[in-house]
Amino acid sequence: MFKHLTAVSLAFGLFAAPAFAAERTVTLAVENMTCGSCPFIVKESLSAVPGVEKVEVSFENKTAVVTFDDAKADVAALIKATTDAGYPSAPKS
Ligand SMILES: [Cu+2]
Repeated sequence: MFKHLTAVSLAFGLFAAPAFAAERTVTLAVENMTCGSCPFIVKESLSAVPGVEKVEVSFENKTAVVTFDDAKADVAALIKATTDAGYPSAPKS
């Protein structure tokens, strides 16, 4: 499953960005990360969202910093991805 998700996210990375796409970065506060494996699951779930370009998950801070193309993805899709994987999240201001 992990290999599969990685392949999907790599494939998306190969596509050229559309003309009017803007890159956005959001920090999500992520719940339920209780062990060292959790950040990897959160990262894979976010990486699988079309338009996501970069994900940095911090186990210590319980955050995920996500860079995405806002023509393809939005914050709601990012939240849904982590929530579906068992880690509810919310934008951190
Ligand atoms: Cu865990």
